[in-house]
Amino acid sequence: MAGEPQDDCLFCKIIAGHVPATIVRETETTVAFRDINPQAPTHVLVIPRAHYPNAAELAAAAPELAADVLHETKAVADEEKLDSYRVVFNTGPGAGQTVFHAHAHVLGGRGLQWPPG
Ligand code: IU
Repeated sequence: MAGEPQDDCLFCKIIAGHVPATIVRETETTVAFRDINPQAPTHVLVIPRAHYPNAAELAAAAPELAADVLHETKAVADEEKLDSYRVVFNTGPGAGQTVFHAHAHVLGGRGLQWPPG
């Protein structure tokens, strides 16, 4: 069923506490934790507790939950005192998605180039 935890999903395991992560924020519907391979001084991932394989499926099936994720990216940026930052949803393998549980990258703390490549 859409949104149900998946046994083979790394981020579902982090939510369940079965895989360690440095959690920075939690809400009823989301979890935010530091990326294990940071690409900037601040690199936090915000994920919905419910499992959707990517941002497109999250937005289509659960738009209020997608809004919760976006809301939490701002909360992370505030906590990390980021004036400028980037929110990225890699969506699909061709865009660099490697973990198929929807997540927002919050990147900041250094200058960021555009286009991102
Ligand atoms: P992507 O957009 O699917 O490529 O992002 C997945 C991210 O998950 C990537 O930046 C990894 O460094 C990160 N990550 C993590 O934080 N903890 C882990 O145990 C694993 C991946 I595996």
